[in-house]
Amino acid sequence: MSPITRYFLYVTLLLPFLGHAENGSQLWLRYVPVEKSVVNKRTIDLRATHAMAQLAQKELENYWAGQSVVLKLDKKLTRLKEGYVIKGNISRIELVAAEPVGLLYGAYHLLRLQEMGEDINHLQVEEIPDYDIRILNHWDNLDRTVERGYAGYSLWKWEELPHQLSPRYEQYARANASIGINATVLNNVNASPEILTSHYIVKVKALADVFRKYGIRVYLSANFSSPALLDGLADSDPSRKEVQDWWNTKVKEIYQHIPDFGGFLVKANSEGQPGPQDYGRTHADGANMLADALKPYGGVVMWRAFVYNPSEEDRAKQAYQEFVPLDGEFRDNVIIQIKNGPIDFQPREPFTPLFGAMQHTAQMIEFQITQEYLGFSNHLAYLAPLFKETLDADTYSAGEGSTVARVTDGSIWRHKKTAISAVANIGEDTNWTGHHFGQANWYAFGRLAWNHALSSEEIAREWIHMTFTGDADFVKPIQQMMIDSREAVVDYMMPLGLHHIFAFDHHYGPEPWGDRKGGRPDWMPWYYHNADTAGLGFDRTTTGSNAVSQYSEPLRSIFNTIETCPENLLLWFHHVPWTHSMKSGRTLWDELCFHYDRGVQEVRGFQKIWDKLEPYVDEQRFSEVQSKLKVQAKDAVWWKDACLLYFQTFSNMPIPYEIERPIHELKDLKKIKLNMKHHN
Ligand code: BDP
Repeated sequence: MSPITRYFLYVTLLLPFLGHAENGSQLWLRYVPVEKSVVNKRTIDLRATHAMAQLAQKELENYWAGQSVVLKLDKKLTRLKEGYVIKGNISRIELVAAEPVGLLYGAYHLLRLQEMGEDINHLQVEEIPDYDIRILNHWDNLDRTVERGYAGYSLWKWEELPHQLSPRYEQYARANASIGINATVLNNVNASPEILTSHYIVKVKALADVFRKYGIRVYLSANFSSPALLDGLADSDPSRKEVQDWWNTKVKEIYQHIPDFGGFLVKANSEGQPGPQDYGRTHADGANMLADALKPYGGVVMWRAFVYNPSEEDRAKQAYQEFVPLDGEFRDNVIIQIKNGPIDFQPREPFTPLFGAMQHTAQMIEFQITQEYLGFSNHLAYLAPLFKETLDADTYSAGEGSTVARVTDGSIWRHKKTAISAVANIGEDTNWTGHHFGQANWYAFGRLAWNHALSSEEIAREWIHMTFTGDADFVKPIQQMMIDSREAVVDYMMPLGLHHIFAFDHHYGPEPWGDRKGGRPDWMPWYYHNADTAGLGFDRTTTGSNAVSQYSEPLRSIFNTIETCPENLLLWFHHVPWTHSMKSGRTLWDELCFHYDRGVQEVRGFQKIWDKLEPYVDEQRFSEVQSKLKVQAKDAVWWKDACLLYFQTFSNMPIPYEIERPIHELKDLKKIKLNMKHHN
C-alpha cells in the first residue's frame, strides 16, 4: 500500500473515532474499523446466502480484527432457536446458527468479546435465548410526543414516512440486534386509532422493512374501539360478527404490507381506555377476538393486565382478581403482559402476584426502562438490579424455585411463545436516552431478555467497556456506582416499601401531601402511605386489604408477619408504628431518616467518583453526566427534606442529630409546582 493510500485510509476510517469528541450517539457500538493489514490476513467466509447472514459477514469484515471466521447455517439445530454456537482456536472460528439472525447475534457476540479484550483463541460458546420475543414498547404518539419519554421527540418521523427514511431507523435496529432484541411496538399503549388506517399502515411498513434486515418484527398498540372510531361501526363489541369481520379485514390488510407483522399490544379497560367490558364482555372475549384475526398469520396478542378502578378494593389486588378467573379461557396466541409490580413501576415493588397464578395462560413481564418514577433522564439509576429482583423473585406457585423468570420463560409451564417486554427510554436526543447512563438500561434489558441469569455486575461491566473504556481504574468504580445507584434512588425517594408519593402530574418530584380536589383516591399519595400519628404504611395483611393472600405460601405468611416481612417492603405490606423497633435497633422513624440521608450521601459519592475519573472520559460526555449528577444531588435533598418534614408532622419525632439538617421549609416545598404537565 502506498503511503498516500495508507494516509487516506487513516483519515477516512480511523480519525473520526480517535480525534473527535464523543457525544454518545454511537451507544455501545464504538467498534473501530479494522486496518487493511488485518483484512489481508483473515477471511470472513460465509456459507449461506440470506441477507441477514450477509449482514453478519459485513459486520465482521468491517470490525473483527481477530482470526478468520466461517459462518454457517444448520437448519437442523432447532434447539438453538435464534441462538448460535461458536467454536474456535487461534487460527479459525466457526459460527453456526439455525436461523440467519443467529449468525448476526453471533457476530455481535464476537465483537463484544473483542471490545472487552476477552480471550478469543479458545472459544466454546453456546447461546440460546431465554425468551422467544424480546420486545421494546414505545409509548410514542403520532404527533411525535412520547408519553413518559425524557429523551426528546419520537424517533419515528411519521410525516416523512414512507418516502424518507431517517438514518436513525437503521442505527436503532442495529443497536437492538446487537443485544438480541427482536421486536418493537411502535406506538403508545394509549393508542390512537389512526395507526390502523391505511395511511399509517404504509408508513409502518416502511419502518418494518428497515427493521427486518436486523431481525426485528414490528407490532402495534391497537385501540379497542378502532372499528367504531375509524369506520363508523355502531360499536366495537367483540361478540358481534361485524366487529370480528372488521378486525379480520384489517389484519389481512396489515399482513399484505408486512408479512412478518408481530401482532397487537392492547391496553383495554384501563385508565379510561376502551375495552370489551364496555359491552359487558370479558378481557378474554376481547383478546380472543383479536387473536382469532391474527391466528392465520402467526400473529400474537399481548394483552395488558394493568387494569384497576377507583373502588374500595386495594389497587394492588385488582389485576389478579380480574385475570385469575379467566385462566384457561385465552387463545394460545394471547400472552398476558404484566407489569413487574402490582402498582406501577415504582422504585421498589414486590412482584405482581399474578405471575405464576395462571398456569394455562402465557404470561410475560413488562418492565419500564424509561425512568417515569426514577428521576426521568436526570437521575443516574442503573436498572438491571431492579429487573433482576423481579426475575429472580420466587413466586412458589409451582413449589420452591418457581421464579418469575421461570414462570414466564416456558421452563415450568410450556406455552406456544414466550416473551418479555420493556417500555423504551429512547428518543430523538443525540445520545438516544437523555442521560448517557440511560443507555445502560436499554442495554441491560436486551441482555437479560436474552439471558436472565446474567448478573447486573456482568452486564454493567460489558456496557462500561464498550461505552467508555476497559481501563480497570475506570471500570471498577463506575460499575460499583451503577450497582449502587438504584438503591440510592429508593433511599432518597421511597425507602422501606413506601410507594407512589410522587407529584400528581409528572411523577418527578415528591408530593406526599398531594391531594387533588375531586381526583381519584388511587392516584393520591395518601392512599399509599397512610401516614397518621400512629404510624406509616399500607396495611395489606390479612387484617388489612389482604393483598398478601394473593401470594403463595410461604410468601403469604412471610409478608403478613411484621417480624418476617423483608424490611425493604415493610411499608408496602404493613402500617407500622413510628416507634416500631427495626432490625438495626432504631425506631421506624429514625430508620426512615437514615435511609433518606443515605440516599443523599450516596449521590454525593457518585459525584466524587465521576469527577475523579475525568481523565478517562471525553469532554462532552464527562460534562453532561457531571451536570446531571448535580441535578440528582439537589433533587435527592429535595426528596429527603420534603418527605421527612412532611412525615414528621405525623411522627412528631426529632430528626436524628447524626444526619444532615433539612435546608428547606415544608411550606416552601409545598409551593413547588413543576411545569411538567401530564395525565396520571
Ligand atoms: C403509568 C403511566 C401512564 C401509562 C400507564 C400504562 O403513568 O402514562 O399510560 O402507566 O402503563 O405508569 O398504561
